[in-house]
Amino acid sequence: MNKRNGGPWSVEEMTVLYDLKNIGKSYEEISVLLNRSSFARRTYNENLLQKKFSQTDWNYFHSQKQQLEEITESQNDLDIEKKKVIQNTLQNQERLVLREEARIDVIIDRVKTAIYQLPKPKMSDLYYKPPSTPRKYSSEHVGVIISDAHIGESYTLEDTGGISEFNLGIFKKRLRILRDSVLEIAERHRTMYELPVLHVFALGDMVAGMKDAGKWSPAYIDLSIYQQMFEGIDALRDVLSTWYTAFEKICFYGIYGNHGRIGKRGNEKVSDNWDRLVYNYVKISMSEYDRIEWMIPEAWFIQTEIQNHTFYLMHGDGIRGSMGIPYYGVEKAQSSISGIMNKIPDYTLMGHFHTPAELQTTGSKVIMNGSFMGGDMYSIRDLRRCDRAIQKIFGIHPKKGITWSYDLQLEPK
Ligand SMILES: [Mn+2]
Repeated sequence: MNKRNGGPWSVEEMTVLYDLKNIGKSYEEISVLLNRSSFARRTYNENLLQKKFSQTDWNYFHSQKQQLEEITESQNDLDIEKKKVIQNTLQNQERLVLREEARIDVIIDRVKTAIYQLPKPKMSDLYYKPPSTPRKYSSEHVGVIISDAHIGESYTLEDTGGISEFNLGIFKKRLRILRDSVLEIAERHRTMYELPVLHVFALGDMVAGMKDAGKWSPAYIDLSIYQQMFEGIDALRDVLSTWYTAFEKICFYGIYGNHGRIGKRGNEKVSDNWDRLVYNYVKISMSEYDRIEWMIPEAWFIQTEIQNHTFYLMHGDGIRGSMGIPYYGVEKAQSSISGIMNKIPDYTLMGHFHTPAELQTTGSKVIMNGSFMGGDMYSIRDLRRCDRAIQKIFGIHPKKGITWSYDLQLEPK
Protein backbone atom coordinates (compact mmCIF):
# COMPACT_ATOMS: atom_id res chain seq x y z
CA MET A 1 0.00 0.00 0.00
CA ASN A 2 1.46 3.31 -1.00
CA LYS A 3 0.37 6.02 1.45
CA ARG A 4 1.53 9.51 2.12
CA ASN A 5 4.16 9.39 4.88
CA GLY A 6 4.74 12.32 7.16
CA GLY A 7 2.48 15.24 7.60
CA PRO A 8 1.04 16.07 11.00
CA TRP A 9 -0.72 13.28 12.86
CA SER A 10 -4.48 13.55 13.09
CA VAL A 11 -6.20 13.58 16.44
CA GLU A 12 -7.74 10.25 15.57
CA GLU A 13 -4.37 8.54 14.84
CA MET A 14 -2.85 9.97 18.04
CA THR A 15 -5.86 8.89 20.15
CA VAL A 16 -5.83 5.30 18.82
CA LEU A 17 -2.04 5.05 19.44
CA TYR A 18 -2.38 6.34 23.01
CA ASP A 19 -5.40 4.20 23.91
CA LEU A 20 -3.98 0.96 22.44
CA LYS A 21 -0.62 1.53 24.18
CA ASN A 22 -2.42 2.22 27.43
CA ILE A 23 -4.30 -1.05 27.41
CA GLY A 24 -0.97 -2.82 26.91
CA LYS A 25 -0.79 -3.54 23.18
CA SER A 26 2.68 -3.92 21.68
CA TYR A 27 3.94 -1.59 18.96
CA GLU A 28 3.80 -4.50 16.56
CA GLU A 29 0.09 -5.16 17.29
CA ILE A 30 -0.67 -1.45 17.10
CA SER A 31 1.04 -1.11 13.73
CA VAL A 32 -1.08 -3.95 12.31
CA LEU A 33 -4.30 -2.38 13.60
CA LEU A 34 -3.43 1.14 12.40
CA ASN A 35 -2.34 -0.03 8.94
CA ARG A 36 -5.75 -1.70 8.53
CA SER A 37 -7.72 1.28 9.84
CA SER A 38 -9.92 3.41 7.61
CA PHE A 39 -8.19 6.61 8.68
CA ALA A 40 -4.66 5.41 8.02
CA ARG A 41 -2.65 8.12 6.32
CA ARG A 42 0.89 6.64 6.42
CA THR A 43 2.72 3.31 6.81
CA TYR A 44 2.92 2.56 10.50
CA ASN A 45 5.91 0.50 11.72
CA GLU A 46 7.16 -0.20 15.21
CA ASN A 47 9.96 2.36 15.06
CA LEU A 48 7.67 5.13 13.95
CA LEU A 49 5.08 4.32 16.60
CA GLN A 50 7.62 4.08 19.35
CA LYS A 51 9.20 7.35 18.33
CA LYS A 52 5.84 9.09 18.14
CA PHE A 53 4.64 7.72 21.47
CA SER A 54 7.79 8.59 23.36
CA GLN A 55 8.16 12.08 21.84
CA THR A 56 4.58 13.22 22.41
CA ASP A 57 3.60 15.33 25.42
CA TRP A 58 0.37 13.44 26.04
CA ASN A 59 -0.84 15.80 28.74
CA TYR A 60 -0.65 18.70 26.32
CA PHE A 61 -2.26 16.58 23.59
CA HIS A 62 -5.23 15.72 25.80
CA SER A 63 -5.79 19.26 26.93
CA GLN A 64 -5.69 20.42 23.29
CA LYS A 65 -8.05 17.65 22.30
CA GLN A 66 -10.49 18.61 25.01
CA GLN A 67 -10.45 22.24 23.95
CA LEU A 68 -11.04 21.22 20.35
CA GLU A 69 -13.97 19.02 21.40
CA GLU A 70 -15.46 21.90 23.35
CA ILE A 71 -15.15 24.22 20.36
CA THR A 72 -16.67 21.60 18.05
CA GLU A 73 -19.45 21.09 20.52
CA SER A 74 -20.27 24.80 20.69
CA GLN A 75 -20.03 25.00 16.88
CA ASN A 76 -22.56 22.20 16.70
CA ASP A 77 -24.80 24.05 19.15
CA LEU A 78 -24.62 27.15 16.92
CA ASP A 79 -25.49 25.14 13.82
CA ILE A 80 -28.43 23.60 15.62
CA GLU A 81 -29.58 27.07 16.70
CA LYS A 82 -29.33 28.32 13.10
CA LYS A 83 -31.30 25.36 11.80
CA LYS A 84 -33.97 26.02 14.42
CA VAL A 85 -34.26 29.68 13.33
CA ILE A 86 -34.54 28.70 9.67
CA GLN A 87 -37.14 26.10 10.51
CA ASN A 88 -39.11 28.57 12.59
CA THR A 89 -38.99 31.17 9.83
CA LEU A 90 -40.24 28.70 7.27
CA GLN A 91 -42.99 27.62 9.61
CA ASN A 92 -43.95 31.26 10.20
CA GLN A 93 -44.08 31.92 6.49
CA GLU A 94 -46.26 28.93 5.97
CA ARG A 95 -48.54 30.23 8.71
CA LEU A 96 -48.67 33.68 7.02
CA VAL A 97 -49.60 32.13 3.69
CA LEU A 98 -52.29 30.10 5.38
CA ARG A 99 -53.57 33.18 7.22
CA GLU A 100 -53.70 35.18 3.94
CA GLU A 101 -55.55 32.36 2.23
CA ALA A 102 -58.00 32.25 5.10
CA ARG A 103 -58.53 36.04 4.90
CA ILE A 104 -59.24 35.80 1.16
CA ASP A 105 -61.67 32.99 1.82
CA VAL A 106 -63.44 35.15 4.38
CA ILE A 107 -63.63 38.13 1.95
CA ILE A 108 -64.98 35.93 -0.85
CA ASP A 109 -67.54 34.50 1.54
CA ARG A 110 -68.64 37.99 2.65
CA VAL A 111 -68.93 39.28 -0.95
CA LYS A 112 -70.90 36.19 -1.88
CA THR A 113 -73.19 36.71 1.10
CA ALA A 114 -73.66 40.41 0.16
CA ILE A 115 -74.54 39.44 -3.41
CA TYR A 116 -77.00 36.81 -2.25
CA GLN A 117 -78.57 39.33 0.10
CA LEU A 118 -79.17 41.88 -2.75
CA PRO A 119 -82.79 41.95 -3.78
CA LYS A 120 -83.10 40.39 -7.20
CA PRO A 121 -84.10 42.91 -9.94
CA LYS A 122 -87.52 42.41 -11.31
CA MET A 123 -87.06 41.65 -14.98
CA SER A 124 -90.23 43.49 -15.86
CA ASP A 125 -88.64 46.78 -14.70
CA LEU A 126 -85.79 46.41 -17.13
CA TYR A 127 -87.75 46.65 -20.33
CA TYR A 128 -88.52 49.87 -22.17
CA LYS A 129 -92.24 50.31 -22.56
CA PRO A 130 -93.34 52.77 -25.22
CA PRO A 131 -96.07 55.12 -24.00
CA SER A 132 -99.57 54.01 -24.92
CA THR A 133 -100.36 57.51 -26.19
CA PRO A 134 -97.63 59.55 -27.96
CA ARG A 135 -95.70 61.76 -25.57
CA LYS A 136 -95.85 65.52 -25.93
CA TYR A 137 -92.54 67.31 -26.26
CA SER A 138 -92.12 71.05 -25.93
CA SER A 139 -91.60 72.94 -29.16
CA GLU A 140 -88.22 74.28 -30.26
CA HIS A 141 -86.92 76.97 -32.53
CA VAL A 142 -84.52 76.25 -35.39
CA GLY A 143 -81.33 78.20 -36.02
CA VAL A 144 -79.44 78.08 -39.32
CA ILE A 145 -76.20 79.91 -40.02
CA ILE A 146 -75.49 81.22 -43.52
CA SER A 147 -71.99 82.59 -43.89
CA ASP A 148 -68.90 82.71 -46.03
CA ALA A 149 -70.65 82.21 -49.37
CA HIS A 150 -67.90 84.24 -51.05
CA ILE A 151 -70.07 84.87 -54.12
CA GLY A 152 -67.80 85.89 -56.99
CA GLU A 153 -64.81 83.84 -55.90
CA SER A 154 -63.74 81.41 -58.58
CA TYR A 155 -61.02 78.80 -58.89
CA THR A 156 -60.80 75.64 -60.93
CA LEU A 157 -59.71 72.07 -60.24
CA GLU A 158 -56.64 72.91 -62.34
CA ASP A 159 -55.88 75.81 -59.97
CA THR A 160 -56.02 73.56 -56.88
CA GLY A 161 -54.46 70.45 -58.39
CA GLY A 162 -57.79 68.63 -58.43
CA ILE A 163 -58.58 69.25 -54.75
CA SER A 164 -61.39 71.81 -54.90
CA GLU A 165 -63.28 74.11 -57.25
CA PHE A 166 -65.74 76.98 -56.82
CA ASN A 167 -67.71 79.42 -58.96
CA LEU A 168 -71.16 81.00 -59.13
CA GLY A 169 -72.76 77.83 -60.53
CA ILE A 170 -71.37 75.72 -57.68
CA PHE A 171 -72.56 78.31 -55.15
CA LYS A 172 -76.10 78.20 -56.54
CA LYS A 173 -76.17 74.40 -56.46
CA ARG A 174 -74.97 74.35 -52.85
CA LEU A 175 -77.48 77.03 -51.87
CA ARG A 176 -80.33 74.84 -53.18
CA ILE A 177 -78.95 71.93 -51.14
CA LEU A 178 -78.89 74.16 -48.04
CA ARG A 179 -82.43 75.42 -48.70
CA ASP A 180 -83.83 71.90 -49.08
CA SER A 181 -81.78 70.38 -46.25
CA VAL A 182 -83.20 72.89 -43.75
CA LEU A 183 -86.72 71.85 -44.76
CA GLU A 184 -85.87 68.15 -44.57
CA ILE A 185 -84.33 68.46 -41.09
CA ALA A 186 -87.34 70.46 -39.91
CA GLU A 187 -89.65 67.81 -41.33
CA ARG A 188 -87.85 65.05 -39.44
CA HIS A 189 -87.96 66.95 -36.14
CA ARG A 190 -91.60 67.89 -36.61
CA THR A 191 -92.53 64.24 -36.23
CA MET A 192 -91.53 64.79 -32.57
CA TYR A 193 -92.54 68.36 -31.73
CA GLU A 194 -93.40 71.72 -33.24
CA LEU A 195 -90.86 74.06 -34.83
CA PRO A 196 -92.67 77.37 -35.27
CA VAL A 197 -89.73 79.78 -35.59
CA LEU A 198 -86.65 79.80 -37.84
CA HIS A 199 -83.70 82.03 -36.93
CA VAL A 200 -81.50 82.81 -39.94
CA PHE A 201 -78.07 83.95 -38.81
CA ALA A 202 -76.36 85.57 -41.80
CA LEU A 203 -72.85 85.99 -40.42
CA GLY A 204 -71.05 87.73 -43.25
CA ASP A 205 -68.84 87.29 -46.28
CA MET A 206 -71.81 86.83 -48.59
CA VAL A 207 -69.68 88.50 -51.24
CA ALA A 208 -66.09 87.69 -52.17
CA GLY A 209 -65.46 91.41 -52.12
CA MET A 210 -63.89 94.17 -54.13
CA LYS A 211 -60.70 93.31 -55.94
CA ASP A 212 -58.62 95.89 -54.13
CA ALA A 213 -60.24 96.11 -50.68
CA GLY A 214 -58.33 93.38 -48.87
CA LYS A 215 -55.36 91.09 -48.88
CA TRP A 216 -57.22 88.49 -50.95
CA SER A 217 -56.05 87.92 -54.49
CA PRO A 218 -58.22 89.57 -57.20
CA ALA A 219 -57.04 86.85 -59.59
CA TYR A 220 -59.61 84.44 -58.13
CA ILE A 221 -62.62 86.80 -58.26
CA ASP A 222 -64.53 86.64 -61.55
CA LEU A 223 -67.61 88.76 -60.75
CA SER A 224 -67.74 92.50 -60.22
CA ILE A 225 -68.83 93.62 -56.75
CA TYR A 226 -72.10 94.76 -58.31
CA GLN A 227 -72.78 91.28 -59.70
CA GLN A 228 -71.76 89.71 -56.37
CA MET A 229 -74.25 91.92 -54.55
CA PHE A 230 -77.19 91.04 -56.81
CA GLU A 231 -76.38 87.34 -56.76
CA GLY A 232 -76.31 87.57 -52.94
CA ILE A 233 -79.68 89.32 -52.88
CA ASP A 234 -81.13 86.73 -55.23
CA ALA A 235 -79.75 83.88 -53.12
CA LEU A 236 -81.09 85.19 -49.79
CA ARG A 237 -84.51 86.01 -51.25
CA ASP A 238 -84.70 82.49 -52.67
CA VAL A 239 -84.01 80.72 -49.38
CA LEU A 240 -86.02 83.13 -47.20
CA SER A 241 -89.15 83.05 -49.39
CA THR A 242 -89.02 79.25 -49.46
CA TRP A 243 -88.52 78.90 -45.73
CA TYR A 244 -91.25 81.48 -45.18
CA THR A 245 -93.75 78.87 -46.36
CA ALA A 246 -92.50 76.33 -43.81
CA PHE A 247 -92.30 78.40 -40.61
CA GLU A 248 -94.72 80.61 -38.71
CA LYS A 249 -92.03 83.21 -38.19
CA ILE A 250 -88.53 83.95 -39.42
CA CYS A 251 -86.00 86.10 -37.55
CA PHE A 252 -83.23 87.35 -39.81
CA TYR A 253 -79.92 88.56 -38.36
CA GLY A 254 -77.52 90.28 -40.77
CA ILE A 255 -73.88 90.58 -39.70
CA TYR A 256 -71.33 91.80 -42.21
CA GLY A 257 -67.96 90.21 -42.82
CA ASN A 258 -64.53 91.53 -43.74
CA HIS A 259 -64.74 90.70 -47.45
CA GLY A 260 -67.67 93.09 -47.99
CA ARG A 261 -65.88 96.26 -46.90
CA ILE A 262 -66.06 99.25 -49.21
CA GLY A 263 -62.48 100.25 -49.90
CA LYS A 264 -59.35 99.42 -48.00
CA ARG A 265 -59.51 98.72 -44.26
CA GLY A 266 -60.02 101.89 -42.27
CA ASN A 267 -60.98 104.15 -45.19
CA GLU A 268 -64.72 103.90 -44.58
CA LYS A 269 -66.95 103.16 -41.62
CA VAL A 270 -67.01 99.42 -40.97
CA SER A 271 -70.80 99.45 -41.36
CA ASP A 272 -70.46 100.59 -44.99
CA ASN A 273 -70.23 97.09 -46.25
CA TRP A 274 -71.54 95.20 -49.28
CA ASP A 275 -72.95 92.41 -47.07
CA ARG A 276 -75.06 94.95 -45.18
CA LEU A 277 -76.22 96.40 -48.47
CA VAL A 278 -77.32 92.91 -49.56
CA TYR A 279 -79.23 92.36 -46.29
CA ASN A 280 -80.97 95.73 -46.44
CA TYR A 281 -81.88 95.31 -50.09
CA VAL A 282 -83.39 91.90 -49.29
CA LYS A 283 -85.30 93.39 -46.35
CA ILE A 284 -86.76 96.24 -48.42
CA SER A 285 -87.62 94.02 -51.36
CA MET A 286 -89.36 91.54 -49.08
CA SER A 287 -91.36 94.11 -47.10
CA GLU A 288 -94.64 92.27 -47.83
CA TYR A 289 -93.31 89.21 -45.96
CA ASP A 290 -94.68 90.41 -42.66
CA ARG A 291 -93.75 87.31 -40.64
CA ILE A 292 -90.05 88.06 -41.08
CA GLU A 293 -88.30 90.14 -38.41
CA TRP A 294 -85.12 91.88 -39.53
CA MET A 295 -82.11 92.69 -37.39
CA ILE A 296 -79.44 94.40 -39.49
CA PRO A 297 -77.37 96.61 -37.17
CA GLU A 298 -74.66 99.06 -38.05
CA ALA A 299 -72.45 97.49 -35.40
CA TRP A 300 -70.40 94.41 -36.21
CA PHE A 301 -72.25 92.26 -33.67
CA ILE A 302 -75.66 91.45 -32.25
CA GLN A 303 -76.36 90.32 -28.71
CA THR A 304 -79.91 89.12 -28.31
CA GLU A 305 -82.16 86.81 -26.31
CA ILE A 306 -83.55 83.79 -28.11
CA GLN A 307 -85.67 81.23 -26.24
CA ASN A 308 -84.42 82.58 -22.85
CA HIS A 309 -80.79 82.23 -23.94
CA THR A 310 -78.29 84.95 -24.79
CA PHE A 311 -76.77 84.75 -28.26
CA TYR A 312 -73.80 86.82 -29.40
CA LEU A 313 -73.39 86.96 -33.18
CA MET A 314 -70.31 88.13 -35.06
CA HIS A 315 -68.39 87.40 -38.22
CA GLY A 316 -65.16 86.45 -36.44
CA ASP A 317 -62.55 88.55 -38.24
CA GLY A 318 -60.10 90.29 -35.96
CA ILE A 319 -59.45 87.19 -33.91
CA ARG A 320 -55.74 86.78 -34.34
CA GLY A 321 -54.20 83.42 -34.88
CA SER A 322 -52.11 81.38 -37.20
CA MET A 323 -52.46 78.10 -39.02
CA GLY A 324 -56.21 77.79 -39.36
CA ILE A 325 -58.70 78.09 -36.53
CA PRO A 326 -57.23 79.96 -33.55
CA TYR A 327 -59.11 78.03 -30.87
CA TYR A 328 -57.30 79.83 -28.07
CA GLY A 329 -57.95 83.20 -29.73
CA VAL A 330 -61.62 82.35 -30.11
CA GLU A 331 -61.92 81.39 -26.43
CA LYS A 332 -60.09 84.55 -25.37
CA ALA A 333 -62.27 86.72 -27.62
CA GLN A 334 -65.36 85.08 -26.18
CA SER A 335 -64.26 85.84 -22.62
CA SER A 336 -63.29 89.46 -23.49
CA ILE A 337 -66.68 89.99 -25.13
CA SER A 338 -68.37 88.68 -21.98
CA GLY A 339 -66.45 91.34 -20.05
CA ILE A 340 -67.48 94.18 -22.37
CA MET A 341 -71.10 93.09 -22.55
CA ASN A 342 -71.19 92.55 -18.78
CA LYS A 343 -72.82 89.24 -19.47
CA ILE A 344 -71.58 85.87 -20.56
CA PRO A 345 -73.53 84.93 -23.67
CA ASP A 346 -74.83 81.38 -23.59
CA TYR A 347 -73.88 81.01 -27.22
CA THR A 348 -71.45 82.81 -29.50
CA LEU A 349 -72.00 82.20 -33.20
CA MET A 350 -69.36 83.04 -35.77
CA GLY A 351 -68.21 82.33 -39.31
CA HIS A 352 -65.01 83.54 -40.98
CA PHE A 353 -62.80 80.51 -40.31
CA HIS A 354 -64.56 78.25 -42.84
CA THR A 355 -64.30 75.31 -40.44
CA PRO A 356 -67.38 74.05 -38.60
CA ALA A 357 -66.64 73.59 -34.90
CA GLU A 358 -68.33 73.66 -31.52
CA LEU A 359 -66.18 74.84 -28.65
CA GLN A 360 -67.15 74.71 -24.98
CA THR A 361 -65.75 77.66 -23.04
CA THR A 362 -66.23 78.74 -19.43
CA GLY A 363 -69.98 78.99 -19.01
CA SER A 364 -70.55 79.38 -22.72
CA LYS A 365 -70.38 77.69 -26.08
CA VAL A 366 -68.97 78.89 -29.38
CA ILE A 367 -70.46 77.58 -32.61
CA MET A 368 -68.37 78.20 -35.69
CA ASN A 369 -69.80 77.83 -39.16
CA GLY A 370 -68.25 76.31 -42.24
CA SER A 371 -68.27 77.93 -45.68
CA PHE A 372 -69.88 77.46 -49.09
CA MET A 373 -66.49 77.00 -50.70
CA GLY A 374 -64.82 74.27 -48.68
CA GLY A 375 -61.11 74.40 -49.36
CA ASP A 376 -60.11 77.50 -51.31
CA MET A 377 -56.86 78.72 -52.80
CA TYR A 378 -55.78 80.34 -49.54
CA SER A 379 -56.71 77.53 -47.15
CA ILE A 380 -55.35 74.73 -49.31
CA ARG A 381 -52.11 76.43 -50.25
CA ASP A 382 -51.27 78.47 -47.15
CA LEU A 383 -53.00 76.61 -44.32
CA ARG A 384 -52.89 73.17 -45.95
CA ARG A 385 -56.54 72.73 -44.96
CA CYS A 386 -59.42 71.64 -47.08
CA ASP A 387 -62.66 71.58 -45.14
CA ARG A 388 -65.87 70.47 -46.79
CA ALA A 389 -68.57 72.98 -47.70
CA ILE A 390 -70.74 72.95 -44.58
CA GLN A 391 -73.33 75.18 -42.86
CA LYS A 392 -74.69 74.69 -39.35
CA ILE A 393 -78.27 74.06 -38.25
CA PHE A 394 -79.45 73.50 -34.67
CA GLY A 395 -82.45 73.34 -32.36
CA ILE A 396 -83.05 75.93 -29.61
CA HIS A 397 -85.07 74.78 -26.63
CA PRO A 398 -86.56 77.33 -24.18
CA LYS A 399 -85.01 75.59 -21.15
CA LYS A 400 -82.13 73.57 -22.54
CA GLY A 401 -80.76 76.01 -25.11
CA ILE A 402 -79.13 74.44 -28.13
CA THR A 403 -80.17 70.81 -28.13
CA TRP A 404 -79.25 69.19 -31.42
CA SER A 405 -77.00 70.42 -34.20
CA TYR A 406 -76.12 69.16 -37.66
CA ASP A 407 -73.39 69.93 -40.13
CA LEU A 408 -75.29 70.35 -43.38
CA GLN A 409 -73.11 68.98 -46.17
CA LEU A 410 -73.52 71.22 -49.19
CA GLU A 411 -71.61 68.85 -51.44
CA PRO A 412 -72.69 65.34 -50.44
CA LYS A 413 -70.24 62.66 -51.57
MN1 LIG B 1 -64.31 86.41 -43.38
